[in-house]
This record gives sequence, structure tokens and C-alpha cells, in this order.
Amino acid sequence: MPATKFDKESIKNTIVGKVQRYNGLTIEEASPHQIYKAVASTVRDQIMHKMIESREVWKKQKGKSLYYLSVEFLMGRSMYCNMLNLLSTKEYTEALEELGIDIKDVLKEEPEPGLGNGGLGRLAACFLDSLSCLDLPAMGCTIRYEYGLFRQKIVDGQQVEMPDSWLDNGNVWETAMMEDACEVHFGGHVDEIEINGRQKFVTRDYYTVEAVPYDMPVVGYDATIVNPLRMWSARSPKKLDLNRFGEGRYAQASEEIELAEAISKVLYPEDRHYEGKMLRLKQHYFFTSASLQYILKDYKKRFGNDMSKLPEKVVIHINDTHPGMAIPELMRLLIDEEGLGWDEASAIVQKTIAYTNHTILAEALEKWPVGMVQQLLPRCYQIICEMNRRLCERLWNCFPGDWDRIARMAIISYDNVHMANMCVAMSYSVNGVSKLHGEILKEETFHDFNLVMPEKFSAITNGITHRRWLMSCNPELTDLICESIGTGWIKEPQRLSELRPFADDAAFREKFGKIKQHNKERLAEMLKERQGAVIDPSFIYDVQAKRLHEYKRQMLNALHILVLYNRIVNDEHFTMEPRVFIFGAKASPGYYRAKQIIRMICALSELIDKHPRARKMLKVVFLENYDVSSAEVLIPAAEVSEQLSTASKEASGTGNMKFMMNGAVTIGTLDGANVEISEQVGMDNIYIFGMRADTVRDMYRENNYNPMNIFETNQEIRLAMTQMIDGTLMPNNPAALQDLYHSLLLGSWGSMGDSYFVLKDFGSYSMAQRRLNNDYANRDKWLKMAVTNTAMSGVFSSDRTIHEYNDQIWHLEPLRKPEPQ
Ligand code: DL6
Repeated sequence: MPATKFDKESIKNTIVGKVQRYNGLTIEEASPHQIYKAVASTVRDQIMHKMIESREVWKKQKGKSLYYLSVEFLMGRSMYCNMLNLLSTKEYTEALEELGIDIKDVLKEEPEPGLGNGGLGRLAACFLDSLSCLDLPAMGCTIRYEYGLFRQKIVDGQQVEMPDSWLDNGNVWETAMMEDACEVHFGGHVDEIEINGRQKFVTRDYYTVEAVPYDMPVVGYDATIVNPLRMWSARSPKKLDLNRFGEGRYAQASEEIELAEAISKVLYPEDRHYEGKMLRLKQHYFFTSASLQYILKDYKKRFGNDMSKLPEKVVIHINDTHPGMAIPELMRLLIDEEGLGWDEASAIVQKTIAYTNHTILAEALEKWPVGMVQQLLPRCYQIICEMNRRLCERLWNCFPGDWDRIARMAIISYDNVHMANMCVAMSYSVNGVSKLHGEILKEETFHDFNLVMPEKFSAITNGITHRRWLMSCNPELTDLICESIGTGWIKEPQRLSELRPFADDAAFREKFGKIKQHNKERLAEMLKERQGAVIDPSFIYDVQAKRLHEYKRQMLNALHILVLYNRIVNDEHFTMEPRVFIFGAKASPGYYRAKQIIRMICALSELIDKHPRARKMLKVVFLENYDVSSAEVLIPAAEVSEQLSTASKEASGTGNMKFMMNGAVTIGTLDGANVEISEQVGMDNIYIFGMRADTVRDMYRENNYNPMNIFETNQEIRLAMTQMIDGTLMPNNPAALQDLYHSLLLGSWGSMGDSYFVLKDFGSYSMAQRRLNNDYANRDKWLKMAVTNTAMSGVFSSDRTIHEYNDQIWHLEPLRKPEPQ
């Protein structure tokens, strides 16, 4: 292939040429968005060039490929990371500069695809980045949602959800791959027929939805490979009904089209009603079926029709249970389409599919009503029943007569299909996402399965790509690290630990501190510009940014702030290091209590702002619409990272790693990956508080915790909680936070109140906060801690995580770079 140049001059000419050809404009006349499109498509040309080379190598090498199925891929903006990974940021920055354009203005124009909700989706995105960087062949598979997660507005102190139509101006990065479009069938009934003496199952009277794939390239840092993220879009095979249209029934004329296309309309449609739940099931089956059809088609093209070799060439990883329908669907394809027998098909499935669990929250363990699965996916339902029958038979041999245990482990029980049980029973690997979570899976969630099939279980601690979460979002710190320890850490992130001795170097610490200060100023500007919030960059920046959930205990943070406020207001001698508490969080639209917590935080912010003495030391800001792009400004500016989940509830967390990498010091419980963070930095460089996971487990078992005892004996808590409902916090509507107040004191239906132990852990949290406050006053001490956190964060790079997945689960061969000609 002829070499194409992507040096400064050719980049400049290409951009100017594209603006001319696409828009008929000169670069001076073009709008910022038109320039963005020209620049992005130049970067894309460069990636495509690489992709062709990479595919050639992949074809020749004939190795194994990974298909990573996930309902979420929270990719964030692509342009800057693509330039970085192509090693071309300098060329693009200078080319634009010479055209009189500031690259920052171009980057701002890129819409952010909100195809994810939180940690699960962002982890999938980090994994794709690391897979490409490590030259491991993989494809991410998901849905091309027309609307991503909602855009959050705060109106009158409350969350309002707005649609996120991220595709309005098109998506420069994607390519429609029409040749891989396929049909996905729903509904109908199954007939058993005999063909040439063989029993066959045929589904009839189904309806069809077309699955059209769009590929987005994921380029690795200084790597050979370009892996695709494949996003499936639903399209109706029906065309507009002209008869109905002619009769003036315009809405009905496109009704069927709309219904089919609803599948890829929104991420997480509301599922409090039957239709919504059904739509989610349709989504899950839609993209898993389309992905599997493609995987088998491609396998046959590359390796022929012998399906017994599938596990040697393909690994299908299901990210949580949402893509779990891949299991019966692969069985169906192997049996009904490829003509394999049950045992053969089942053996292949159990060697090809691996599963990661991301939560132990009982309410998040997916289950589907039997009737719904039967109606929507009749053939898969038959297969699930047979899998269940065989599993129960096996379990009966292991636990004779133990009906309760077998019912807990069954795939079908109490009129539901239990996805986690199916995933554990039918995949060859089940992993948790931190050491602690792995233990909890083995000892509690899947305890019974661990007795029967212990070889499947492992724990691989999550990670984050240090390219996006340090190099791209914190360029000044990146430069300082490179100046100090060279660039080896970029490819071997654990070498960041070479920075540790610099914690004792006063000059280095000062430089580190200055960079933090610049990042704090940058965040202050962003908050001013986005939502008119004014914060003082001399305050401590204390951040809690993550999805809003009771177990993450934003409530603990809020209650503590209210206690600080009361100390200031009621004691004129009380002082503290001035601190701004920044929250970033979206609450699921149907989660009333989570929305109440947002309301409380906003009310707290107003209350503090009104008090002349309090506002000199305290400030609360709720960052609207927390997303990847705002996280990229927020995280480098943070000095304190709040990781407050009730121990045992957070599977891992990944925000904790991002903050640490950027030099924020954690205050947190011994939960998820916080445990491993504390092991890395040592107890002197982290503030640990609260009950441990085993104590929490015992408290649940004993079921005799009474938060009222704490309420009655702790005056500070009692005052703060009373202010939630006496008009102090909500002067115009004192009753607004009543449910939240009661949830901390009283249980419902026999369960205890304060089920996430906010009051129980409050004392210990408050003490840890006091220590933190005192330590911050000692700048040297604080900066030493901050540097140590960055230095010890290398182990949390997703490159390490992917190496572990590959060594323990996938066994992929890295693509070898072509020999230079
Ligand atoms: O593994 C990624 C991420 C973990 O870091 C979080 O601790 C965990 O809460 C999250 N899990 C989910 C699962 N969905 N639910 N519920 O998002 O996964």
C-alpha cells in the first residue's frame, strides 16, 4: 500500500480541502462545527489507513478473536484520544494553529455519545482502548442507541431529564457495514418437524427486525491493530404502507416501522411497566443475536464449517448478564442452523462464553418473567428449559433432596428466568471485578455454584486507561511525570511507581501542587461557563462523582456537610480549611429516593450560600449532567476523592482509580477496589473509615440494627436530620425530604431502617474528615500523599487488567507488527 503522509502540511491541506469540498467554504468562513467535522474526518482517514494494514495482518495470522458484548460502551469523545493514540497530537495542534484555529475550540464541538450509564459502560470503553493498545484482536458489540442516557438539567433544585440526541449532526467516526446486516426474529411458535429422519425445530409466524451494524474504530496507542466497536441499529424490513398513507392514516402507515425501530431508540427504557421490560428484553436479544450471527458467519469464512474448533478461535465475553441471551442463542444457532446435537453444542458454548459479574445487589440481578421469554423468544425459551432441566439433574446428584438450594441455583424458578444462574452454569469463566468482590461472589452470591464448579471463579480487578484518564485529561501532569521518570510508564504503567521517591522531593512537590492549582482553575472556569457556579480555587476541592445510589451514600456526605454547617453557624470559634464539595451524579429517572438526595444536595448548597460566615468556609456545587467530558476536567482538579459505599456493596469502582491517578487522596470505606488502593498507597496515604464488609454482612444477618439509637444519642446527627424536615433545608416545602428522613430511621415491611448504615458509619466518617482537614493544612504532608497516590496508581491501568483477562480467560495472541519493507 502506498504510504500516506499525515504530517503537519498534509493535515493542513486535507482539512482545508475537506471544508471546501463538504461545505463549499474557505476555512475562514467555516463554522466551528464544520471545522470539527473536517478535522475529525482527517483523523479518521489516518485511522482507516491503519485499519486496512491491521486487517491484512489479522487475516494472515488467523488467531483467536474476542467479542466483548455489552449493553453499554461509554466511550466519551474520540477525537483527542485518537490523535494521542496515533502519536499525532503535535501535528494536529500545529496544523490547526497555522490555520488560526485553537484545537481546544475544535475538540469542544464533538458530541459525546452517551451510550452508557456509569462504571460498567466506561469499563467496557477502557477495555477496548487497552485491547487495541496491546494489539489484541477484539470487537466490542452493542446497540447504536439513537438517544443516549438522558441529559440532566437541574431546575429549581431538582433533576429534570432531557433527551440526548447525540446523533443529530451525524457521527463522523462510524461506518455502516451494510454487507453484515442480518435479520433478528421475534415471537411466533416452534414446530417440531422431521427432515431426513432428523428432528428439527422450526419457528414460524415470527416477525423480523433488521440489524444494521455501524463500526467505530478504536485505535491503540502506538499499536498495529485497530479494533472496531460494532453498534447494531434496528430497522424495519417493512416499507411505508402506502395504502394506509393514501387513506390519510399517516401515523398508522409507519406504525410497524416505528415499533421495530424502537429497539435501538433509547438506552435503558423505563421498565416499570410490562412494555418497557419487554423492550429491554428485545434490545438484549436483538444485539446478541445479531452479534452471534456475525461471529459465526465470520468464523466460517475464516476457518470453514467445523464448529468444534469455535472455542479455539472465538471467545465471547458477556459484560454482566444483559447479553446473557447469547447463551441460548448460540445453542440455537449451533443446533438449528448448523445441525449440531445438544451435547456437542452445549460443550462448545461452555468453552466459548465467559461472564463478568458487576454487582451483588439483589435487585440488580436480572430476571425475566417466564411468560415474556416464552412469548418473545419461543425457541430460546425451549432451550433455556432444557438447560435448566439438565442443570437441575446435575444439582440433584450433588445436593440430593435439597430443594431450596436447587431452586436458588436453577435457571428457571418461581416463574422467572434467572440470568445470573444461567451465565454461571453455562460459561467457562465467572469473574468478579475486585479481590473483595471475587470473594463475595464465591462465599455469598454464588456460594452454592462455587461448591459445584469452583474452577470457574476468579477475580480480576478493574482498571482504567491511563491514556484518557491521565495523558489526555491532565497533560501538564503527564509532562511533569515524563520529565521526571521518562516515558517508559506510558507502555508499562506500573512503572509510574518510579515516581514514588519524588514524593520526598520538595521542588517536585511544588510543581505537582502548581499543576493541581491550574487544574482547579480550569474546573472553576468550566463550572462558571456551564452553569454559572462560582467557586474559589483556593478552597479544597472535594469531589463525589458517580451514579446516584443509596449504597454509594452521597447521603453520608450531604449529612456531614450539614453538620459542618451547623458547627460553623453555632460556634463562632469553629474554623476549618475552606472546602468546596462538588457532586456529580445522575439519578435513574424512576428512582425517587435518589432524586430526593439530589434535591437535598441542591438545598444544602442554597442554605450555605445564604449564610455569610458559612460561605467563607463551605460551598456545595452540584455539577449538572456529569458525563465523560466533564469528568475529564473534574477529576484532574480534585484533591479529595469521596468513595463512601457501604462495605461489600460496590463491586469495584473505577472512579476511585481515576481520582487517585490524578493525585486526589481518597476518603473511603474498605469496599471494592478501595481495599486494593489502600494496599498500594499504605494506610498513611488514604483515609479509611466505617464498617468492613464482614461486619456489614453480620449486621444484615443479625437484623437488629436500630438507627433510632444513634439518632437519639448523637446530637449533631439529630439536629442535621431534623433540619431536613423542619423547613431549614426546604423553607418552601418542609415536607419534601420526608421520605429520605424516614428512610434513615424506619424500615419498611420488616426490614430495618438505614439499610446502608449511613448513621452507623457517620461517627467514623466524621473523625476521618477531621484528620483530613488537619492534614490538608500541612501542605508538604498533603502533597506527599497526593504524589504517592499518582505514583502507586499504575497497577490500576486497564492494560494490567486486560493482561490478566488474557492470561487467565481469553488466551488471545497479540497481532505481530508487519516487518518493515
Ligand atoms: O465493573 C464496573 C463497575 C464497577 O466498578 C462498579 O462497582 C459496579 O457498581 C458497576 N456495576 C454495574 C452493574 N449494573 N448494575 N447495577 O454498573 O460495574
